[in-house]
Amino acid sequence: MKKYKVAVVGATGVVGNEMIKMLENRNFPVESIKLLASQRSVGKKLKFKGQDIPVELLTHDSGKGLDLALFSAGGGTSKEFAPSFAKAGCFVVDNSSAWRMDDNCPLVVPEVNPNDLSKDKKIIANPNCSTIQMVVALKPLHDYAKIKRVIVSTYQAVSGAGSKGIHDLENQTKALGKGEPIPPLEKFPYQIAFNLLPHIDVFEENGYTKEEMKMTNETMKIMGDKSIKVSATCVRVPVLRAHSESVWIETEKELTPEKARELLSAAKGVEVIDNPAENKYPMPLFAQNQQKTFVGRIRKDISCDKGLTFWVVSDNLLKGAALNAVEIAEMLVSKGIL
Ligand code: 25A
Ligand code: L14
Repeated sequence: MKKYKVAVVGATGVVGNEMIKMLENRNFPVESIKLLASQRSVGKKLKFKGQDIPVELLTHDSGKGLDLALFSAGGGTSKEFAPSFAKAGCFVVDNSSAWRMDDNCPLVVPEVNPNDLSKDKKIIANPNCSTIQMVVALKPLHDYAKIKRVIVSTYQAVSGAGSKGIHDLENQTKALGKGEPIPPLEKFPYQIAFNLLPHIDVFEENGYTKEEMKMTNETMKIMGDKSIKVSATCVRVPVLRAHSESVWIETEKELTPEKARELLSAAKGVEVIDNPAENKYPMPLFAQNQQKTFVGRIRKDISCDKGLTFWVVSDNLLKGAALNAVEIAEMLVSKGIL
């Protein structure tokens, strides 16, 4: 089997770290690996398949001789460096929001739109974490019943905001447990322990946040259907890992809960956990470190004729980021593009 020269950009970050583990865990055919980050991390060592790999500085020459780079170093870094990698002939799978709505860049969830990948599109965008797990569940329902509208509220883990978000929740919780005042805030504008923040990313003119508008715009692009209307409310919750979503849909064709359960049970990447009689439903605590998207609480909406409502949970660092990126790379290989 052919093997590839791979780099992880932002390797020392929370998502970068999971990318390294996913390449290893899924046995991606790696010939050599480069771990790149900012000056701050140069000299650190990270493990890949038992070997210590030194972290190197990201430069405009880093892409030369590489086949594939997985980026997760923030939007600004991706905007600046992804084009020089692509120019050097390297495929880039980018986890930031920098390229997602660019018409020249495919925005891909392998279960939904693998055919958007092509040989001449070197920069591929990995969608927003909340959008990925939602479209994995929406796709089989849309193919059957055509979704007209989606109303979604998210319950997003602090790890989506990187290592500083994790520090905030952990340090605040420890301090409060000891009856001490909370330490200075690192990431969030307010205390997150024992609290909820209805605010992720920046506010836009229409009153929605940028995170909420990503769910609207990215869903249309990934599903290839501009008629699907999405209204989202994105909320940060004091959970370390795995995002949860309360999803409501209105369909054109009748869709019973039984049919939805059947369609979702057969869908790739989905596991249905839906047995109220035994208190069985998806929860973030049990979705962490899992590769599946879990769906439960599937029920007919009592306020609307063709409405259905359900609950979706998935690990935001895996299917929401690192796993989806590695699955895109696997898809490039299986299609003979890479
Ligand atoms: O919404 P976006 O823009 O798409 O962003 C999504 C994610 O990107 C990261 C952040 O994740 C966020 O959740 N990010 C965004 N903007 C950033 C910025 N200005 C940013 N990260 C740093 N600076 P994260 O915190 O997990 O970081 C992800 C990785 O990005 C690397 N990186 C950043 N700028 C880079 C770069 N790599 C190459 N070139 C650049 N110009 C970053 O590597 C990290 O691996 P690093 O070497 O900068 O950080 C290594 C360690 O340092 C800690 N740290 C982070 N910020 C600070 C810090 N330490 C001190 N002061 C800081 N300000 C981290 O804990 C990390 O472990
Ligand atoms: O567009 O939880 O990938 O703060 C980056 C920030 C996802 C959410 C993106 C967060 C977002 C994340």
